[in-house]
This record gives sequence, structure tokens and C-alpha cells, in this order.
Amino acid sequence: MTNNIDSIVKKSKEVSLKWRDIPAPQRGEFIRQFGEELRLQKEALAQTITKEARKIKTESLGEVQEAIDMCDFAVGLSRQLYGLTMPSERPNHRLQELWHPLGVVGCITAFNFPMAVFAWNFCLAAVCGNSVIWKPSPHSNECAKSIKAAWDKVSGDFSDLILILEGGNEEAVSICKDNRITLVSATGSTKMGKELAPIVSARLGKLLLELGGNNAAIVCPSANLDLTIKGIAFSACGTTGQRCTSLRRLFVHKEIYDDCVKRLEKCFDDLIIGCPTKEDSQIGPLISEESYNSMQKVLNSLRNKGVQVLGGERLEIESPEEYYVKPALVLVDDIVDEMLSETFAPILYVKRYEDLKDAIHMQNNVSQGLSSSIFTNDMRESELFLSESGSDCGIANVNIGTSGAEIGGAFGGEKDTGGGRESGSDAWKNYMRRVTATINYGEELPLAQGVEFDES
Ligand code: UN1
Repeated sequence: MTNNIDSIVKKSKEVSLKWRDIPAPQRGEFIRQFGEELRLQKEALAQTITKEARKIKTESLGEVQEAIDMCDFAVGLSRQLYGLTMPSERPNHRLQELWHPLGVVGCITAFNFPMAVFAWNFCLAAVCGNSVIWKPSPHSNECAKSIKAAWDKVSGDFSDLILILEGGNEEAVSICKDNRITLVSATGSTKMGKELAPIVSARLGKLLLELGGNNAAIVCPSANLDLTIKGIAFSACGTTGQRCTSLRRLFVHKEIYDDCVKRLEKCFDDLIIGCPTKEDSQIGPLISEESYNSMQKVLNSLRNKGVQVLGGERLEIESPEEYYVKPALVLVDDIVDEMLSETFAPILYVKRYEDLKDAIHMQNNVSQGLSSSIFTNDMRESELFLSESGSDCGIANVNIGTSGAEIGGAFGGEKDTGGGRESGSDAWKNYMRRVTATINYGEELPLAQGVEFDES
């Protein structure tokens, strides 16, 4: 294995040295063609996602679209890797920042977004002049291979710009240890991040982390409940609750609590759970027996405490090896410990609130800080939620669920979510090194801060 990583890193380093000499807009042209190839293969790629990650068709197609969107974004960006020019305090001096490639980027991705999250990283890393070594989740090696095959169709001499390292924890650790890999971008659980980050930090490598969430929404009395229920259902149950942005906790104002819970119960009852290849299925199976077991463990522990759990049971549909579950609604009077950690399954905790400030406090009072939402038509409430005393998450939405972000914004969150920002806005800066250049075009040598130093 050590040999394997060694030869992969050597190859990746080699190609990165050639790639960085290609002007950025020309690198963008490769990514444009990559996007075209993804468009052509959209249907087939989506089928591979459904096969491995077991997502329903519309979500698999949406994921490929997310990768295509990233290509389009990166093409434009390849002409916009701007550095600032600052006024120098000295006469005849220019002060400017330059952005240069890092070299080799390591990218560790999870099963639940087996193509899009790689595209977030690869498209930016590539236009910024880097090569990428990709360790996909062991659940989604085929997705990784199909993406690499699409790249190979358009990449000419630069096939090695994507190199895949298949494997599990051991391979992830080998990426983290290798000081030729300048940046390690990792998506997965907080537990994984906390294991890998110290290895990268010990060699003072750069890290970009997108870890667990424990996302909450607040439903205010003025909310449009039709829109709200739809937003909650998609965020809590879509992708079988296996997005890092999935909605896990709901705080509902006491005036509308009963109505809201009644409608949610009906909505959860009506969801169509079934094989993801079937046209009308809305919820496919969980990824593994292990994730089913961790869901049941949490639900059993809640039941033992006397907490009301609706749904959550296994449904014996389709093949007996797969784990289909009914999403669980958990009605809590008080905060229970189970709500404080992320269970990667469709469990939605619902709690009453009276005062919006309390609801915001409960929302923030967890170790994770990825995504959050408020449903309201009262601008004072939404503005409070978005203010510095509002949501402490990296993503804060109004009248939208917690999941399903567009690529144009920076994606990521605070605290145990790891602090990284990927995809849109200025996330590209993570994949470059900044050089501050001061140029003296005069005949004198004035020193900064007025310091005098005469050599004679
Ligand atoms: C993830 O689950 O790691 O915002 C990424 C969303 C998707 C990305 C999720 N666009 O739900």
C-alpha cells in the first residue's frame, strides 16, 4: 500500500508541474469540455449513483447536475483568479498579491455525494493549477471510476490530473501523512475529521474540512405551512436522511405546534419508500446494515426513556439485504442527549418553543454548525435569525429547508463541522497559495514604517 501511495503521489506531482504551466483560462477550457462530457453522460452517471449510493433518480440526476454546475462555475473562475493591488505607503512602490497553485491536493469523499463533492474540489483545484488524488468512499468506487473515465475522454495528456486511490481508513491516513500533498480536503463524519486532522496538522499541511452537521429549522407562527411542510419533508427524509445538510431538529412555535405535527405525521405516512430505480420512489434504503443499526440504537434508547417515537421501523420491501426504513418523527418535551449528535438516518426531533430567542439558542446549542433554516413571513424574525445573534451555522436559510444548497455560495460550517468552505464564492482561495509581492520601481530604497538604516 505504501508503495501504491508513493507511486501515485509521484505521478500526481509530475503532472501538476506540467499543468501549472498551462494558462488558467486554458485549464478552464479543459474543465469546460469535462462539463460537456458530464452533460452527455448525465443519465448513465446518475444510474451509477443510484446503483451505488441508492439515491432516487431525480436526486442522482441532481447530483450530476451539481457536478456540471461546478464545471461551468470553474470555467468562469479560470479568468477571475484575482489578486488585490494595495496602495503602497512608499513612493514608487507597488504592493500586490499573486495567487499560485499548491501542487497536489488530496480529496477524501463520502458515499452520499459520490460525484458532486469531488467536483466541488476537483473543478476548483484544477483551474487553480493543481492535480488531485481522490480517495472515494469504499461504497462508491464505481462512481469515482466513471468520473475519471469522463475526464479521460477530454483530458489529453493530463489524464493523471485525477488519480484514484481506492481504500478505507488506512489509505486516507496515508494521504494525510504525505507531505508532498499540500492540501487535504476531507468530507465525512466529525469523528473521521478529528482522526485525520491531527495527522495533517502535525506536518503543518493545509486542511479543508466538511464534516458532520446537526441541522435545525425553526417554524414561526407566520410561516406558510404548505411550503414549510414540503421543505421539512425534503430536508429530513430526502436522500434517506443521509446528507450532511439533512434536517435533524425542528423547533415549532407553540401556537402552531399541534397543526404542524399533525401535518408532518400525514406527510411522513404518505412518502413513497421503495427501490430507488422505481419511478415513483421518494426514499431509498439506507446505505448499510451498520447505518440501520445505529438508527435503531438511537430510537431504542429514546423509547427506553419514554420519548414518543413515530415511525422508524424497517420495511420489508424489495430485497432482504437492503435496509428500507420509515422516517422517524421524535416528539420531545425537553432536549434529550440523542439530539446532540448526528445520526446519519432519517430521524427528525420536534420540540415546541415559545420565544424565538430560545429557539435560536437551542438551535445553536450543539457542537456542529453546518446548516439552519427559519420558516417565517415576519422580517423581524428572519433578520434576527440572520444577524450576529442569530444562527451560528455556515448556512442560514429563510423559507427553505436546510439541505439542497446551490453551488454558487460557499459551502461548509463552523465548530465540529470543521470550518472549511467549498464550492462557490471565493472557496477557490483554499486551493492556491498567496504571494504578497512588493515591487520598487524607483531609484531610492525607502523602508516601511519610516525606519532609517544608513549603510554609510
Ligand atoms: C453533503 O451531504 O456532503 O446542500 C453535501 C446539499 C447538497 C450537498 C450536500 N448540495 O444538500
